[in-house]
Amino acid sequence: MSGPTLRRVLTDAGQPSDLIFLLEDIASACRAVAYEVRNGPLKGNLGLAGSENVQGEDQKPLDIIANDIFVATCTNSPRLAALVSEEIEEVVWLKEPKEGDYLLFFDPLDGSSNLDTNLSVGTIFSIMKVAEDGDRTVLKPGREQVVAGYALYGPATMLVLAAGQGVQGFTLHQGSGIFRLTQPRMTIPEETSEFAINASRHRHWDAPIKRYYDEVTAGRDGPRGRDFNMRWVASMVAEMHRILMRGGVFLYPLDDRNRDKGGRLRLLYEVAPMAMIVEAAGGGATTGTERILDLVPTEPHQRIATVLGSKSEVDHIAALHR
Ligand code: AFP
Repeated sequence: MSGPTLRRVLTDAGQPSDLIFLLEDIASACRAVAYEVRNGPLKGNLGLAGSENVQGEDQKPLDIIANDIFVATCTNSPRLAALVSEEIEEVVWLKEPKEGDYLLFFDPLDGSSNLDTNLSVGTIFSIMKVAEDGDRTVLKPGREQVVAGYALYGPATMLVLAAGQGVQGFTLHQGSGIFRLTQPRMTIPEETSEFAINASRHRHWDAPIKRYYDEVTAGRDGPRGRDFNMRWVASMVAEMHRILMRGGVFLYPLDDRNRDKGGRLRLLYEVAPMAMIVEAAGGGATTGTERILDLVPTEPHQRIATVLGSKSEVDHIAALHR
C-alpha cells in the first residue's frame, strides 16, 4: 500500500479537527456509495425509481440511496449546521447555526443516467462556513468555499480534494477501506487540444459556442492550426477527472432548451466545487462571461452555463464571448 492516509494528510496540513471529522464522514459516505454502486445490479437497483427530484428529473434508485447515505452519515458531524442536496428541495438545518459551523452542499450521485450502462459516476461536494451566530445564509459565492471535492466511482474509487493545499487525489484501498494519497498535487496543463461538449445540441447554442466548436472541428486547416480531439462521457465527474489528469476543456453552455432554466448544471453543488478544484489546479472556470467563483447564487438549485478546464482554452472561449 502506498501514500499517507486521508487523515494523516489532513492532520499534517493543520486542518481543524472538526473539518477533519466532517471530511472523514464524507469519505465514509463515499465508500458506502461506492459499495452500493458496485452492487447495484445484484440488488435490483437499476432502472428508474418511479419518482422525480426537485429538478423534475427521473430519480434512479441509487440517487435516493446515495442521498440517504450522505444524510445519515454526515448528520451527526459535530459542527455541521446544514445540508443542501440536489435530491432535497429545501435547505436541511441540523442545528442552530453558530459562527464557524459548516454548510455541506452535495450532488450525491452525478451522472446517474450512466448507471444502467456501467459507466463511471461520481459524488460532488462543497463545504462553506456559517459567517456568524444565527446566520442562515447558504447562497454564498464559490470563492468562499473552504473545501471542494468529488468522489469518482470508476475502475478505482478516488477522492479528490481542494482544501487549501492545491488539489490532492486519494485512492480507496478496497481491502482496508482506507483512502490513501496517490496524486499529491494535481495540476491542469495550460494548453489543450481536447474538448468535451454534447455536440448534439449544436443548433441550440449561442454564436460564441458555435464559433468555438467550428474552430476546433476545423482542425489544422482552421484558425487554431491544429487538430483537436473530442470526448463526452455525460458524467461530469469523469470528464473533470480526465481534465485534471491530462488537460482539456468541459463545456455545458446555455442553449435554447435549457435557457429558461438557466442552464443544465447546478451552481452550488456541481459547478462551484468543480470551479474551485479547477482553479486550485491552475485552470479556468467561467460562464463564458463571468468567473464562476464570483457568482452569488439566487436560489439553492440555480443552474448556470459552464466552461471549465485548461486556462488558455477557457480564456480563449471567454474572449469569443466578448
Ligand atoms: P445525470 O446525473 O442526469 O446523468 O446528468 C449528468 C450531468 O448533470 C453531468 O454529469 C453531465 O456532464 C451532463 O449532465 C450530461 O448531460 P447530457 O445528458 O445532456 O449529455
